[in-house]
Formats: sequence, structure tokens, C-alpha cells
Amino acid sequence: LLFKQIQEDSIPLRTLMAYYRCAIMEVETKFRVLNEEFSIEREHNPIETIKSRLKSPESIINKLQSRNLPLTVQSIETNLFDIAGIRVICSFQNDIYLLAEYLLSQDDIELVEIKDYIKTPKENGYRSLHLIVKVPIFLHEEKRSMNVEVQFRTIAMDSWASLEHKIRYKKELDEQTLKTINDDLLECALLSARLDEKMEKVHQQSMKKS
Ligand code: 0O2
Repeated sequence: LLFKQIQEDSIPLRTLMAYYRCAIMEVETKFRVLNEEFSIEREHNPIETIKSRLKSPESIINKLQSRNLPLTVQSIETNLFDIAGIRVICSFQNDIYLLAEYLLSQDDIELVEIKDYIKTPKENGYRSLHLIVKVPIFLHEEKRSMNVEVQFRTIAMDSWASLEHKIRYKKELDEQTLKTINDDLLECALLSARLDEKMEKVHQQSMKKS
């Protein structure tokens, strides 16, 4: 029934989703180009992997409902900024900031929002740099500006986040166990931040010309 409500809108949901897929392609290509250029100039590939995902219709509906927003295609486009998501896993923390700066300096990219959970990690220890950007997609009769969420993480930040995500979904835990797990996860996050710092230093040293 909920899907029906969305599909009866003037623009079909599947068309909007196709536009978001195009936006992902555009931004992914930008990162591949930057990675190539960067590897020539700085003698290393800053990007380890790029993962992309389109938010599922189920989680779109859940998000709209949890915020009491209308279940329409227009509402998705206006209110949700993470339908198209790209995760850029970088080798080193410095690479994250350089890549973000290079992306944002491109004249067809517009910054909508930035959340720096590396400089200010979340209370549970989560670290990542999040950008919401608008990118144009060129269709045969029009140019459309689409929102894309980009999450930049190092390998250490990413592995912590995926393990934390798995552990968080084990809901049948008592309060005390949950507290211990959260404390341990925070400790792991601090260790992973130290690992990134150390790796960055080792990398800087290795780049020094003798
Ligand atoms: P999925 O499937 O990964 O997309 P909003 O996105 O606006 O609803 P918020 O909290 O303002 O909410 O956005 P924020 O802080 O930018 O974080 C959104 C996304 O960041 C999440 O998306 C996760 O991908 C990631 N994230 C944020 N906090 C954590 C965390 O504590 N642990 C982990 N593992 N990931 C986190 P979704 O929608 O949750 O899921």
C-alpha cells in the first residue's frame, strides 16, 4: 500500500531512482579521475575502494514515516539527502581532506552540508567525513541537480563502522552487557584513531626524500 502511494505520484519512483543512479555514476567517475591524477602527482593511490548504494524503498519509507513526512516522490527528493550514497575508503586521513577539497573545488559541484566526524567524532566513537553535494546529471531534454551523500573513511574507520553496525543490531542484550559493549566499542574507536595517526606518520616518513 505504501509503495502504491509513492508510485501514484506524477514522477514514478523508479525514474527518480534512475536519476540517483546516474548521480552516483557521475560522482564515482570524478573520484576515479582524481585517484588517477593523484597517483601520478603524489606517487600513491589515495583511494582504496569506492562503495556505492542506493537507499532501498523500505528504508526510504521508514525514514519518511519516522519523520512524519509525506510519502511522495517529491518529498523524497526534497527531504532526503542520502538516497544516493558513495563511500570512499582512503589510505590515509590526509587523503580524505585532499579528496574532499578537490571534489568541492569542481565548478559543477555544490556543497549542501558537511559533517566532520573525524575532527569531532560521535559519542560512540564513530569517525568519518560526510558531505552532501549536489551534482548535475545531463538527460536528453534537461539537466537535473541531484543530492549525493559522500562518506570518506580510512580503512580503520570503515572496519570499525561495519563491525559496530553488525554488533549494534544484536538487540536482545541486557543493559549491563550493552554498556560494556559500548565502552569496548569506544575503546576500539580510540585505538583505531591512534592507528590512523601512526600510519599517517609512517607514511609521511616514507615520503621524505633522502
Ligand atoms: P546507511 O544504510 O549506511 O545509509 P540522517 O542520515 O539525516 O538520517 P544523521 O544522523 O543526521 O541522519 O546523518 P549522519 O550523521 O550524516 O549519518 C548518516 C549515516 O552515517 C548513516 O546512514 C551511516 O551510514 C553512517 N553513520 C552515522 N553514525 C554512525 C554510527 O554511529 N555507526 C555506524 N556504523 N555508521 C554511522 P544510515 O541511514 O544509518 O544507514
